[in-house]
Amino acid sequence: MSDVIKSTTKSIEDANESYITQTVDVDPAETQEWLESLEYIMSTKGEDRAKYLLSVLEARARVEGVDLPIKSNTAYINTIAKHEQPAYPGNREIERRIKSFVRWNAMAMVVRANKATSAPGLGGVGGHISTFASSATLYEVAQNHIFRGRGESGFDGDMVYFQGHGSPGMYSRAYMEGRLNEDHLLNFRRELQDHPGLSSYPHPWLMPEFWEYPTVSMGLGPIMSIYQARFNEYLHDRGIKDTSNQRVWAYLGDGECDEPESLGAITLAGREKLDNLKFVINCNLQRLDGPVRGNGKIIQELEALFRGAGWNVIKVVWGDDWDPLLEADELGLLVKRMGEVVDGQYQKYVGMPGEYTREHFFGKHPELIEMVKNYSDEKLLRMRRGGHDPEKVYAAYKAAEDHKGQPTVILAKTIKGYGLGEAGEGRNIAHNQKKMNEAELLEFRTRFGIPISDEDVGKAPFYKPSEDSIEMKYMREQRIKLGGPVPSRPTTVPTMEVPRFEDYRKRIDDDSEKKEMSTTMGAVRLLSSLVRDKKIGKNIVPIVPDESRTFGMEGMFRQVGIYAHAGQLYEPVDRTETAYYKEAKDGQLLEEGISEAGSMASFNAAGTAYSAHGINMIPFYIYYSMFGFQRIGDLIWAAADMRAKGFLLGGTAGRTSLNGEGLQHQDGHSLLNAIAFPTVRAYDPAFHYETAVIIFDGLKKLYEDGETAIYYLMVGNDNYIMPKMPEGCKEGIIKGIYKFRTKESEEGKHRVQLFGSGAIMNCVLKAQEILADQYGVSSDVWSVTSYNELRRDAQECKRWNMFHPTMEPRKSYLETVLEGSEGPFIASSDYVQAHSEQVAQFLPDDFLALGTDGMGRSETRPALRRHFEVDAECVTVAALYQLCKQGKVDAATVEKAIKDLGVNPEKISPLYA
Ligand SMILES: Cc1ncc(C[n+]2csc(CCOP(=O)(O)OP(=O)(O)O)c2C)c(N)n1
Ligand SMILES: [Mg+2]
Repeated sequence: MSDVIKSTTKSIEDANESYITQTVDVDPAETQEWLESLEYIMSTKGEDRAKYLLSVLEARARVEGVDLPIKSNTAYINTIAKHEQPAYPGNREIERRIKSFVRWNAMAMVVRANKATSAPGLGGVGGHISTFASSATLYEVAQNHIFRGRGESGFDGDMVYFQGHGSPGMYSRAYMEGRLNEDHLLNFRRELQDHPGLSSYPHPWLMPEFWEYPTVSMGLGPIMSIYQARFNEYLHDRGIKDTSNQRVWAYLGDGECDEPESLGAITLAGREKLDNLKFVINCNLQRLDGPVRGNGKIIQELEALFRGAGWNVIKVVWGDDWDPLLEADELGLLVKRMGEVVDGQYQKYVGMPGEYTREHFFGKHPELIEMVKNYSDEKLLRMRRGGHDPEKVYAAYKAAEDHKGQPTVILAKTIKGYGLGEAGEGRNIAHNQKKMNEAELLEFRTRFGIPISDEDVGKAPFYKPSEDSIEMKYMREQRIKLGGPVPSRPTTVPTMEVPRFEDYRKRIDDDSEKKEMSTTMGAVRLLSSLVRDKKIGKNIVPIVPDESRTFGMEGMFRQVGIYAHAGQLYEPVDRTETAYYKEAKDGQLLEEGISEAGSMASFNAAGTAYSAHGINMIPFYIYYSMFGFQRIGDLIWAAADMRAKGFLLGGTAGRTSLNGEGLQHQDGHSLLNAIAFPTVRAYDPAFHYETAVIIFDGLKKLYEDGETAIYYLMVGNDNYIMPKMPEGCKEGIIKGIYKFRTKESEEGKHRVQLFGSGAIMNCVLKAQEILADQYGVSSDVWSVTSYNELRRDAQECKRWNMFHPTMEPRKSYLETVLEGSEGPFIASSDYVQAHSEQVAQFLPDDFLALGTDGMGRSETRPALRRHFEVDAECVTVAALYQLCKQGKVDAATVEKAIKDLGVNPEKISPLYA
């Protein structure tokens, strides 16, 4: 038997693959013939021909009924063989020194920040050393050869999503490049000092000229980068911007891949063939507590997943120290051994002396022991993982850059805490290590050759070579060649002219008063008009997660087309209908399928196009409001952090206005969530013209005045006649409150102030009638479009007054508007009581909130409104009760009203029902 046959059959025997039922070669001569044929093809016709023939054979075998498994893994070795590696384009020695300095400063920054804040009461500020220690080579190779900056030629550079807690490494490089100074580094994680500090993680909100993409909430970077890459294609396909040359690089942790958001959208990238997208997963085999897959292999697991999702997978497992061994591995024993050892064990090799690796890794087979007999224990310990070898990393980057037709993922094996030695290299405690004692600092300094003396090393001084040193020159030249620094975020905000409410006033009035409609219908009509607007039409990006028909938007399918990079490769079943399902390469609507997270990621890409691409794109994301803040709140938080602009339309809004759907659909609290998002301006309009005023105000403020905010509008599907806009209410709509209607009772005994919002406004208006007609109570009905905005304004006044006690107190808009209004005040909304209660402290008289606290359920609207006690009868009772508490109405009258109005006083409380 030839050696080739021996090794091939041996690896089949050892593979222990369950599908191979015959592991003993019963006809070696025949096997030999087949193998020789293959060798002949390889040597005369090449690899492509061999691949072709094998695929024909495989297809034929399947037709014949041979049960071949689908294999999605390759061997646990580098995807790019040594002979396929391109020449390294830089000076390895200079780059190694630069990298060492960057490593040192990143570590020193964290160590010093924690030392400086270790006094009792300060508590330390935290930070991470080990993550960047593992990924320094990945970033440094990219900084020297891959990441393209914005340059001056109008090219907007590559978009890089940095792994959030690797930020000390990015700061350290920016320091070396002269973009940050020593004071910045000293104030790492101290953002309230006189000298500006550095934010813990990538936060555009806090460092708007530096960071572009917030990533540290695990999983958001991956999903946002996918939709970013897709949005770049969208801009290109719609002829808005040539993005063909821009790449999106996303750096992820291997532990981060546990988050559903990380892998949940990778099929989109594969399906859409996003070859502008490159993931780099830093596989240091550890997360925070311990190994990512102690009993398995994260690289192999991810390889299979990404391959299955249609990605190009490049594994960078072993550094060049392993190349001679792999070349000598004729029997495939080394590859086999590499493949069978689990990650937990690989981690152990790092933490033990080299003799442990010799005994436990190579010791499995005498042939392997023999291979490394001339290797010292020290050498065995230092045999590099692929992610620490610049040539292997560069080869992967280059292949990723050149790869067409698929997104690429690079799976780079590294060591967490690389270079930290006893302080945490490969140890389970590595993640949280932020202290280094003198001996550890000394060891680190010596290992990476940092020119700092023994006496000084304990102070962990920052180190930067002189400006005219070879390292500094090299570093600067490389960045200049690549077009400038990365990351960097432009702070100039492009502005554009937008249409005014008055331009659309007639249409809005025409849509009102004729027949019933919902605020959703009104908003959708307005949106369909706006996409035709000459000034802003093409900049609008309608986004919807498979709910277009729910919101009556299907007319837009035909009108603007559904974006599909491939166009429409089929004849839609409803082609003959007006609103057929039209997919188009230049389609404007992003129909994201059932993925609120994906839709929000699209919103974030569109909402930051003004900074990322220098173009104002205007996202309108419409969705079931229940699946917004509560489901994908973290992506909205990221939107706020990254200064995204646009409109969120929370559809099917209101706990009682969405009848029938039940407790998982009925939103009575997203407005409460919205309070906590400083850039979100949340509104609960009752009427169509209110929606329109808010949207036009938003357009002006965001795109003409350059403000940074997200407008969140509740739009419901309760149909009713929309009144025409009364004069003089625009300012109130925008600021949050205006008087809508006054009704004087003929008896004119008492007066109440009724607040109404959203669809519950109609209950309040009806209560106004009952109060006047049946109880002689006059009232003013106020439309409260935004408790959140009223509260913020009042809160700011309160704060100013507190700090300026001797000065004339400021008055909030709410206080100004309500001056002289005779209470009590009764607020009714389709949201939890706490939502309207947020303004109680600013009101001049007694206040009572009616709301929809408790779980939703399926019922009709009237039944639901009675259940939650927000219908006209309950509003009436509440008003009378408040008057009673003020001694204006007696208790018997209230009791009688409860009875007369048909409210059961013993009904179940909705709160816990
Ligand atoms: C959503 C979320 N959950 C938890 C954390 C806390 N956290 C920060 S880093 C980390 C471990 C990260 O491990 P990995 O992704 O493997 O990155 P590494 O540091 O190993 O490169 C965790 C749990 C977080 N930042 N975000
Ligand atoms: Mg990790």
